[in-house]
Amino acid sequence: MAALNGATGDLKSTFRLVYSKLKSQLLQDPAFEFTDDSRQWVERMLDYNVPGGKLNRGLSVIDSYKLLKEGKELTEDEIFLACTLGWCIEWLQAYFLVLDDIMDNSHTRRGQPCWFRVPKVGLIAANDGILLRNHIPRILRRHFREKPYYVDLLDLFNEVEFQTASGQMIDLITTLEGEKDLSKYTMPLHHRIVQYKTAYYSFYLPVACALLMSGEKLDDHIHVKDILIEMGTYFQVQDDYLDCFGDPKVIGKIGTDIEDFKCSWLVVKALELANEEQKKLLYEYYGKPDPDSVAKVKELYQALDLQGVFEEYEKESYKKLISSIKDHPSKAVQAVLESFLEKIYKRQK
Ligand code: DMA
Ligand code: MG
Ligand code: MG
Ligand code: MG
Repeated sequence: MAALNGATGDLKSTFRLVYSKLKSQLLQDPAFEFTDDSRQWVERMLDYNVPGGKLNRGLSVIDSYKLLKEGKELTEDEIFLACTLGWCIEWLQAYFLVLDDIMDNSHTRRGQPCWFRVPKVGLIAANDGILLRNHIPRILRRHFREKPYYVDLLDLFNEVEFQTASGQMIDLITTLEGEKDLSKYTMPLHHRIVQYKTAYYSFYLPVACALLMSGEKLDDHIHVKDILIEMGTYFQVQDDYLDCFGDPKVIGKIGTDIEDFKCSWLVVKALELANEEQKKLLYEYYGKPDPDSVAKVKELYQALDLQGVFEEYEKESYKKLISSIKDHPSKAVQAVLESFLEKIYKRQK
């Protein structure tokens, strides 16, 4: 592929170029006889859901791979392959988000209506999610079939998808009507949910892809995995915090955690800090759809200074993560982990 050279453009534009290439290959997939209508549908669905995010997860594959190569210039082919794996993660993310927004009854995502809210899309979005998911093995087969690590790559994506879907399942069943019971919302439960629903696919997966491309075996990097899971937990705590305290114009989505009775870090902290009277208020108003109830919960969060408590948590997590990173024996791996952490520390979106 011409003009993939890092010197001729920044990494993000190179990355975007690879998106167009992968998209056009999928739109000419010989396994399906596209008509004009179906091709247009898939193209619009992809453009709407895949490339519009921060692209942190995808770009991290290339960053990590470069760092693992310790300054050696990457070939065009290596850049293309690392970008391709990055896009597979963005595809996976798009698949989970399309379905997550239906299940969370969300309104906006990345500054636009959620896909299922777009006129004439509705629950076709559920099948679009399945299509997005099916694109991943098609991309991998086309570009990695001959690689010695192909089986490991497929296995990795399968494992991580299973973990994420399981995390989504526990996130969702804790909010079931009739079983709404705040007393089960504790830090260990929160940790378990976010580890599975977010940390594996958002943090472990990009680095694991880069490790496989570098010829490493994933079993040799258990410690890296542990650190990335902790980083992913911190990232989801930020997501929970921003759901309530973030600026929708900046984060591109309107929070629904309070309405949805989610086991958010904020409600767990609030339960830890509340006196009896405040607890009663939470039990009464948490998980109700009307704006007045939501406002009552937010007032209580303010009264408990959850913003201050979060800032403290953020500093502490950063310190702990930095110190576990410093303990790692390989400088290259340290650089990978640090670069990841710097991207998310004190993020506003
Ligand atoms: C997100 O949890 C997890 C996945 C696997 C999409 P969430 O519902 O808190 O995400 P968001 O706040 O982006 O809807
Ligand atoms: Mg959601
Ligand atoms: Mg969700
Ligand atoms: Mg959220």
